[in-house]
Amino acid sequence: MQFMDKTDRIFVAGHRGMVGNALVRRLEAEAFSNVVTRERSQLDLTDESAVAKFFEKERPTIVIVAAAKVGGIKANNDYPVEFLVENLRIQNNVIRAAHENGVRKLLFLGSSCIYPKFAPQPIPETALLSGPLEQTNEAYAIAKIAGVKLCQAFSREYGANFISAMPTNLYGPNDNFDLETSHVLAALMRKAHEAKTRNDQKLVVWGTGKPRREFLHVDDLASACLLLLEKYDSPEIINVGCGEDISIRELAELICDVVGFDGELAWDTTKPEGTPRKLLDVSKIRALGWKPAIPLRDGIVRTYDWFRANCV
Ligand code: GFB
Repeated sequence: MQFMDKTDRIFVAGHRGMVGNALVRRLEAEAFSNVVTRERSQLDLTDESAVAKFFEKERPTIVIVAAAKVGGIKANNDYPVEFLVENLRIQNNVIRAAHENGVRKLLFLGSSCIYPKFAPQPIPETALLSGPLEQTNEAYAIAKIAGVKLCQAFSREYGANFISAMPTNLYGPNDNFDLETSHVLAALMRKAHEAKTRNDQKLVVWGTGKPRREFLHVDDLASACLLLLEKYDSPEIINVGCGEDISIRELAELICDVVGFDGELAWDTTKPEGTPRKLLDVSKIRALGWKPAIPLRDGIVRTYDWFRANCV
């Protein structure tokens, strides 16, 4: 028997963001007919009483917490107060209101940056809270860890079916392409596109190119989320990744190749580099029968098409 019914009222918090948007597209593609969303102007998720009223009135049966203040390494490093306070507020309000209004299942989305800076690679779920965090995103990581712990507390104290997934670095349509606040893949795509358009000789990449990251297309994350809502009922966190990482240098070369920029790469070593490596151990979700469908190069090609259609 299916856990979710096509008529379930599914609230996707944060549907304007890259992840929420992909989730809504996927739910609609799978004929879920009762997806509930709210614009920020209609519902401020940091406002506790507004969130409580919304839940009392709309009574969702399933909730996906894809709303969060997110950003790349520089934004995380520059604005720890905002990353900590906004994320704590949003998740506290939504998770508590979900419990108080009898939500049947909630999926909280964390991040691979919750793990210690020098966690074993690939990173198993058991590495959580086993060592110090990476400084550049400590505030965001602490907020996300608090969200995980809140879901686990509701599960232990009240028997709530509130689960938490930890996605690796994500990319895809509706990503943030702002050079100051974006993650690396979107930033390098914009830089390569602009360098090509201006006929530049050089493209500046932050750091040394040595750190390694794992990249998952957001549509693959959406398919993983649906599977977890159907099949995964444990309060223990579960990683979502593709199982392969690449160096920032290799990523820059791949993006330049897709975009068609054939100038040189230059390295700005005054910029932060973050954790040296972040590759998730994905054996747990693989054992549930899920695997990603979009290879990195194809995903970058698709994202570049989206970027050209929407951002230039
Ligand atoms: O994606 P990113 O901003 O964040 O950076 P993290 C990844 C790596 O790419 C770092 C390098 O080593 C950066 O120095 N990089 C090179 C660049 N050029 C650029 C550029 O032009 N822009 C950016 N942004 N990076 C984030 C966390 O860490 O990961 C968040 O800060 C979140 O909290 C996210 O968890 C998934 O992978 O280092």
